[in-house]
Amino acid sequence: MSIDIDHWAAYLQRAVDERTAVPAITKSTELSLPDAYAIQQASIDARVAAGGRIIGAKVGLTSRAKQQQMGVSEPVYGWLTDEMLLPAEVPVSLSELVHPRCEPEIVFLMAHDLQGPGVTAHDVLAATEAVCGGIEVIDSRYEAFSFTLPDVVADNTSAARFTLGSNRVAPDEADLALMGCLFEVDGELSATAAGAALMGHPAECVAMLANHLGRQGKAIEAGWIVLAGGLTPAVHLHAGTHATATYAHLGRVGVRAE
Ligand code: 0L1
Ligand code: MG
Repeated sequence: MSIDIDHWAAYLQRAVDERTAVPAITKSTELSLPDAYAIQQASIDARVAAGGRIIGAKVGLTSRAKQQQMGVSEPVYGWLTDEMLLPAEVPVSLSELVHPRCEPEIVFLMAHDLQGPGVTAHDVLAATEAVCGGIEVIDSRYEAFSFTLPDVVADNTSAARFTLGSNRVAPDEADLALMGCLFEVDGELSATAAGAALMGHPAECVAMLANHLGRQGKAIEAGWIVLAGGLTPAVHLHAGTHATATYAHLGRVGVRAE
């Protein structure tokens, strides 16, 4: 059965524009993973046509903590645009979003292009300019943040906002698998993790992204920002919530919701 890619891309964009959660696509129709990525691509093409700029990409659902929280057991890939980048100290505006959550991320700042197939974690580190800590604000466009794997892919993997910490380290300056992270919400410890929570090493996640893009004739590009996946379960953002992630070597990064 073929589905109307543009119809479902517009359906999700309407949810973004109206800040209203909608039923998951799979409540209405079967959705294959290739069709889900086609919807994601149509959505991002529309954002770019409307003036948005792709500044990077993300891998999601790469830690067991996130997979268990969402009941989805495979990694997913999505796009980051300039409208999503939250400068330091700028609050997350809840009025612009549906029901946001946030999660700590290890972030790669790319020096060189990287295209699969065959990209390894070693290749990723060689192509990386620096690594920093980040927090991603995810905002599923689906009711109750409830979805199947193809649903969340179509929804650009819930991407909404992200912010980057100011400390940078070269990829050979720290062992990213051992990089510790304390995730705190309103001063209370929410969860802890190390970089190895992301498929054994965060660079493995970026290698998977390069190989995924390579299958479509695309590449991770020099200058891109790449999020490797939430290290811990995501937490809800309510008015006044202040979430911080403190990383070994990378310092602290935070978001405040208003
Ligand atoms: O790690 C992630 O960025 C997961 C995003 C997709 C699933 C979700 O909405 O939590
Ligand atoms: Mg994430």
